[in-house]
Amino acid sequence: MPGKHEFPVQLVQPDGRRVLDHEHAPLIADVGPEQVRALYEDMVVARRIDVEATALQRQGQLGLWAPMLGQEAAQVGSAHALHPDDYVFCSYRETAVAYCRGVPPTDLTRLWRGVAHHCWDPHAVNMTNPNIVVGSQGLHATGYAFAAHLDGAEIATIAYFGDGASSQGDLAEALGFAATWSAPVVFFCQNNQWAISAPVRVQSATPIARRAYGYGMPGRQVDGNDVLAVLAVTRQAIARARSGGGPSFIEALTYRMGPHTTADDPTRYRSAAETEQWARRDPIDRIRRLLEREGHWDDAFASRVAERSDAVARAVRGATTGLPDPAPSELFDHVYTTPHPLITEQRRAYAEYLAGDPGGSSARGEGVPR
Ligand SMILES: Cc1ncc(C[n+]2csc(CCOP(=O)(O)OP(=O)(O)O)c2C)c(N)n1
Ligand SMILES: [Mg+2]
Repeated sequence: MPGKHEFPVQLVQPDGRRVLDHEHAPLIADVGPEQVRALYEDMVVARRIDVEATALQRQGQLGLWAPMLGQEAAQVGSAHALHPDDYVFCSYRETAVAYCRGVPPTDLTRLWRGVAHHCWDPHAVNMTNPNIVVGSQGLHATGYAFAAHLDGAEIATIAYFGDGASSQGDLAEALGFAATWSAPVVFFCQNNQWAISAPVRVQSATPIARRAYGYGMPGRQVDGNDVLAVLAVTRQAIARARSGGGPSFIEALTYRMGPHTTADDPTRYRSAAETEQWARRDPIDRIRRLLEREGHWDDAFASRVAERSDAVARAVRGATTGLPDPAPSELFDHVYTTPHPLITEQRRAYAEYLAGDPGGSSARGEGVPR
């Protein structure tokens, strides 16, 4: 029950010192210096992609972008706990998770440029595309997990959502169903303290993870800016799900350092002091300090990571600006899987309109079913 887990799990302090935690440290006993470096590298590259995409939006190359700056440890740590056959159901902010799943970085911006309905092939990486309908992915993850269980597949699913989403009815339904049917799903809440301009205190009067016990599953708070702690608790939850132990809930305490999306101005609703306080808990600096303290940091490694980040960012920029605009008629292509008379007629009418027949039958509304 909750009492035992009142404090967020932490394995590395902001100054890079390890925390003595005999319950959770063994979960990452196999993670040696090379793996810590790999986690560091993934966080740095993911941040570089995110910063590049934000710049691309500011330069008019993307319609919108939802930055994940500050949430690298929550995303990279949890993604590294997943098996390739687990399935990820995400929101719109999981750029680092997508990167770790193997989504080509050059696929990450397509939807946000407004030239396609998707970014990547979900089945190639077992991860859904960005989902804007807040909280709905909890239901998708639960349904998929339960179906996999019925099929006898020993996999887990993970639903990534935010503190604001935890107030959605969809999440309540998903948690209740998952718990009573023992679905192999991990509910991963990135509590980044804000839901656009609404602070987390208006979402929950109790730590969000504690709500899990009311549904009948374990809930655990973790320092979401500590990549090793996130890896440990997510491994535990995934192992539990995959071995038939049922669902778990993780609340990763982190902070959205940037705006909600590029259409938002956070200075309107939160203080610079708050943001600065979280900057001191930066997830990437923390692992750099750990590597330095333990003698695994060197300049050659730092330059290699920086060069790789710049190369990936250049590739993202090149791919984004090179994306062709689709033909307007493609709008009608994937509405139904089979031809549909209404869509066929709308396509014809739109083509006529584009062909410059303003006084034609389409302008008069003839032939367009209503
Ligand atoms: C069902 C639904 N309601 C409202 C919105 C508008 N909306 C988009 S993001 C958002 C806030 C979500 O906050 P949170 O769950 O904390 O995730 P974060 O954006 O902080 O990652 C809202 C209200 C939406 N997209 N879908
Ligand atoms: Mg939030």
